Amino acid sequence: MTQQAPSLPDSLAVEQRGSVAVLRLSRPRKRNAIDDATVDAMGAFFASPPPGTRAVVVHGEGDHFCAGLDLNSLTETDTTEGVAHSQRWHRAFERIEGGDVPVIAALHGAVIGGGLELAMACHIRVADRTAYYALPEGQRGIFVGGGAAVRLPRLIGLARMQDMMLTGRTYGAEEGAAVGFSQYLVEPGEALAKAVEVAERAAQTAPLTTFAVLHALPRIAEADPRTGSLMESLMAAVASGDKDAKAKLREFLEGRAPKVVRG
Ligand code: 1HE
Repeated sequence: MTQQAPSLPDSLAVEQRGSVAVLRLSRPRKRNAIDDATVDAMGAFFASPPPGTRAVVVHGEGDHFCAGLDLNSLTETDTTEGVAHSQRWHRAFERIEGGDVPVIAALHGAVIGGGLELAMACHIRVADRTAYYALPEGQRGIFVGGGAAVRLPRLIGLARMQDMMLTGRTYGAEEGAAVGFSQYLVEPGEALAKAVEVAERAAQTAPLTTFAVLHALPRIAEADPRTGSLMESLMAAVASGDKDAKAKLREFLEGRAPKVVRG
């Protein structure tokens, strides 16, 4: 069932599929370019996903995932407003990356500029073979403002990002998967279905493990190793002490849980 929730602008639509909410960028005439109303509404959506939601998929309507920032937003802004504009994107995307549910991006066609920044704020990216990645900010005389400077070097490395911004280099889906833009690569038209499948699996993760993976793991990864190791031990003890963990361990030991199979 597709709902146009009252708080969503026309550029967004949400469909609930059991415990997975599917959020669609729905402005295909403008290649899903993101304006202020859209970025604010995304922030509000992820601050409070629909009740019962255990994972979210983000995808784009039409031939492209997202053409990035609606370039009309920056034509009249001065420097002070430019800072506020970037902060607005940071706030919204922090609610994706730092929220309580796993978010999976389903990518196809153009995944560029702010669209790539949106994809990077998600935890898992599934791309079909039509996807391509670019940072046209360099060519437009601006700079990234939606988190790419922090997130992209971690994903693909600083040198690749510098090359993209200075030369306009784009990456196709296959090369993109190889260097870290996406974790899954599927045939054209299959990204949404695969992303929903991935989301359904993630939605079954025990709540404390989900908390550990979404909130503790990123901090541990950025901590100095000794602090990180301590945090890992504490988080491990908290998670394994939970009744969900005990039940899942017993399920396996009693032969009732699936074995690990080769991917
Ligand atoms: C837009 C935008 C947009 C399309 N803002 N209106 N992003 C960019 O620099 C990418 C700009 N877009 C493109 O390069 C192309 O549009 C695409 C490769 C994505 C798609 O090409 P195509 O041939 O399918 O579509 P089109 O004919 O270029 O665009 C269709 C319409 O969408 C057209 O408007 P129309 O009224 O003439 O029909 C385009 O003007 C409009 N459109 N993209 C506004 N981005 C937090 S800071 C982030 C900084 C950035 O993201 S910078 C990168 C911005």
